[in-house]
Amino acid sequence: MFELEQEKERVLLVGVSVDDGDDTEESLDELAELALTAGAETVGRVIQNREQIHPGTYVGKGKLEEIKDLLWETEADGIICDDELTPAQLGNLRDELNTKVMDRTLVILDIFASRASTREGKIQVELAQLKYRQSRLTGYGTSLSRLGGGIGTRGPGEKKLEMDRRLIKSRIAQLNRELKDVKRHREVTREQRSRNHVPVVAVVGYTNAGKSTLLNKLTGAGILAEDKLFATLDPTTRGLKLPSGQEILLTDTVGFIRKLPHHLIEAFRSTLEEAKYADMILHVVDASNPQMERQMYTVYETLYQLGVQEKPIITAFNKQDRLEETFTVRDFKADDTVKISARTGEGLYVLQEKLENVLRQQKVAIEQMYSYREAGKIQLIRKYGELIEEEYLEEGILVKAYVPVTIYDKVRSV
Ligand SMILES: Nc1nc2c(ncn2[C@@H]2O[C@H](COP(=O)(O)OP(=O)(O)OP(=O)(O)O)[C@@H](O)[C@H]2O)c(=O)[nH]1
Ligand SMILES: [Mg+2]
Repeated sequence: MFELEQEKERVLLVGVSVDDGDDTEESLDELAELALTAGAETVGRVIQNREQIHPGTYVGKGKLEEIKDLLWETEADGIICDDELTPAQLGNLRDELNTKVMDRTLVILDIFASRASTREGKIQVELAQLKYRQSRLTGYGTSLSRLGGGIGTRGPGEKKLEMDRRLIKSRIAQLNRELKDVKRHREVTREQRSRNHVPVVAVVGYTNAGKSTLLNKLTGAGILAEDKLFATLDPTTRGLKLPSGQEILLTDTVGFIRKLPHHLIEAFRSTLEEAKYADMILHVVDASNPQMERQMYTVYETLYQLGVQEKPIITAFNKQDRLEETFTVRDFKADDTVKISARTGEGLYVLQEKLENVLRQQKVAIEQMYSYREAGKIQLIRKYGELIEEEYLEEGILVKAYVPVTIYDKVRSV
């Protein structure tokens, strides 16, 4: 018996370079990567140098002819533009080229759709997809059937995506209500965590940087880690005991990418905002990626967009095992940096020490004499803080410790 392998879609990538330094080539490399993850093979690329993106057809007239020829030569099934197309651009390109027209956003949405596994994730993806489609129905004809199969037709829960405008509207309203419910639940969990005084560290970074691999290595979390973009969609939280005995919670988050579709940011806000409620940020960087600097920039930009500011940050330059020589690394936005390999475990002890150091700075040092009646407070310190020294004297117990500001009042000796 043999199976017929489903034929991959063949696509042309199209990008517009608006100024000399805007690394459109690299952006297309990434788009090819995204296309591959979504199941399409790149068979050609076209880059136009243009002062601005053409408002009507994305590229200019001359380029359109070039694309037509290339479509014919390569027998491609469609094109993917590197920026989000307006409904008008989409419609015009379809008419001009008479082929399937996709954009970066559609591809990312498609990947998210096939990755979503929790209820929240599914609602968020469907919401983002519907909002994207809502304004583009004319571009696709009245239904999505004009897309044929492949990219752009995937939906969470295999929902039929061919809806008319009116249905889309009511479905969006329904999904928004459902999302509110799940959000409330998330807020409750978050509140419980903060009441427990366990510091939360959000692991953020560009997609494929190695966030999940790191969390798995540190905590044995068993999260799917893959050489694919957006392997993780749903935040996973695991406990970790640092060398000093201090317990923390590590939260794995969805990866960032340049030109992250705004509908996705909107829909995934509560997921992305995990970082906002964390006590500190662990920024994982793929130091073996030639685009490292650019990726770091995107991460900080996205964090800023999400309103995550002024939190302590440790940047971990990951995948050191892939580097032939070590480079000096810098991150002026971070409070501290460390070189690690989540794969081999190199540098992970130092990383944990650095996490401890930063957390310690958020704590107050105390040196106090407790009466024996107050022994319960020492228990509290042991649990939530870091007990450095205790000495049993006749007049009481002398304690040196670091305690979180949040419990300082509770452990003060009277
Ligand atoms: N050589 C090497 N590969 C690594 C290292 N850390 C992660 N990887 C690989 O990088 C790929 C991506 O890792 P993930 O842990 O899935 O990355 P992620 O940041 O969670 O990615 P998303 O969830 O997609 O945002 C996987 O193939 C990992 O095996 C490392 O230290 N060295
Ligand atoms: Mg991941």
